[in-house]
Amino acid sequence: MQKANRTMKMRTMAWMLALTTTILLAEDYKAPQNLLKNPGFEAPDPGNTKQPAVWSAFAETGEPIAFTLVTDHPKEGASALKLASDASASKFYGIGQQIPVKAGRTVTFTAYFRNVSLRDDSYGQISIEWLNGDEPKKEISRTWGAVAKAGDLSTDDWKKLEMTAVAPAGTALMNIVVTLFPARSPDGAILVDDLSVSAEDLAKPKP
Ligand SMILES: [Ca+2]
Repeated sequence: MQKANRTMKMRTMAWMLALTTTILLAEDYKAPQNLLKNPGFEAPDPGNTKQPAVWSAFAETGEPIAFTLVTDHPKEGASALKLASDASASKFYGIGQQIPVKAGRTVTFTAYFRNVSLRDDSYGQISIEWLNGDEPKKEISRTWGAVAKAGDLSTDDWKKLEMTAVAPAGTALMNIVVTLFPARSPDGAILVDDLSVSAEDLAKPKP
């Protein structure tokens, strides 16, 4: 009889565990989807394995040759992207990824930065460019988000940057951008990892 009781208890516990897991999975399912591809720079570009797949890199002048995937201290996964200024004297360097989005959606963009060797008045910033549906695409406007100055960033830990903005009328695409603004060139490097972008229709009442 005692054994039967114990079996019953075990079954109840197993059932409760299964139920809890189901509830947790359901909660997880409701979490906003990350719209970025390769958000943590885990996939290298097949054509240039120092660069992340999907993302495009830019600089004020020339190509940003100092960007590279690194495996030291990733925020998540096995790698992070090192954004570094080079000797080209560019005033800015960055990466971007274009994602379709509807006008009126509330977009939340988060990223993690960590200092490597950035100093003085140099800083990193997140932003979103809103593009229309024309060919070629035209920039409607740009929303600048959180700034991390060299002095705000530690070499020992990651700092979260976050911005929220509503896609303006006419938006068809958004360019999710991380920019490094060196006070001088070259002027150090930062790590970037674990980016996330979600777009929610907050005007629609929840069921
Ligand atoms: Ca990563």
